[in-house]
Amino acid sequence: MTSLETTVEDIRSMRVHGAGRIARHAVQGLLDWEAALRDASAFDRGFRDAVRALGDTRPTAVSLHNALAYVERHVERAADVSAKRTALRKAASEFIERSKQAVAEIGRQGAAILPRDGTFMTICNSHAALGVFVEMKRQGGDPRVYALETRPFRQGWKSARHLADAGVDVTLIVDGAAMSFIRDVDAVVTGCDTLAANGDVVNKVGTSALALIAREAGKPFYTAGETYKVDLGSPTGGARRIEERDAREICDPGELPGVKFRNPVFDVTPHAWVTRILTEEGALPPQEVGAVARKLWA
Ligand code: RUB
Repeated sequence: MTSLETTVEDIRSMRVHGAGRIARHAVQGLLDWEAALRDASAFDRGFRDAVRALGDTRPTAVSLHNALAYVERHVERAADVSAKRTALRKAASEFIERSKQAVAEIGRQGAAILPRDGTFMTICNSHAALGVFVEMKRQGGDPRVYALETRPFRQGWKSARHLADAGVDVTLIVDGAAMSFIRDVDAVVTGCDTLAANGDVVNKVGTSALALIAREAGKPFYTAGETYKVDLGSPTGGARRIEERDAREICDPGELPGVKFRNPVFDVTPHAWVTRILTEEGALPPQEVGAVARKLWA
């Protein structure tokens, strides 16, 4: 069992990262907090504080906020503390299970519509996107993947290791090399931190440049995302706050006196550049994700 402080720090420091993993880790944090609670009268305030502390860790990934809101809604409907504790345990476990199943289903959806022996490009470290390639391999395909390194945090290294471990043919390239290899690929597949209600994709910085490169080269661009990543409160991607992190993730600022730094870690890809969103409910035209999410989660 992990303390709430440790869970918060896991997410804030990016020891645990990636929108789906963040959401599940936060909800697991609530389960651990509830299991450790000795004084039942401290539930109400403690629960609110825990939800706030977890929600404050990363502003952009709406999956985190939707997951916490899902548990909160169930807890609020319960009459007394004992019923609230039961509701927390049930809703949190349900969310974690649904989330894992959604990622697995997205892998199957992607493997069903993309060439299983094809060549692909991806950015960052999205379990939903990587699941597509791993599922292709599991089904007897032989996908080849170019993984962008993904500065500044180099999450692409993790993706490359994950795919190599799964027996997928993977080549790591620096972000600036995307254009050099785009003509070799059948499609780009990325993950997402948030989908706006109109299907705009908020994902790791560099994703929109990759989408533009794919568009210029006439290659389809797919985004893999569970339906709880839809932010119904953001009509477009521009409405979502983009997290800006410490300059030290780029380099040691002391080595470059007089230089200013900016480190926005996500960007917005307009839905018009996105071919399909791979969800657990099927490969959807981007403009349809809002309606599907409303039906499932609102
Ligand atoms: C991770 C990232 C991933 C999405 C989707 O950013 O941009 O593409 O979160 O991941 P960070 P998943 O490393 O800053 O959290 O498909 O695993 O939910």
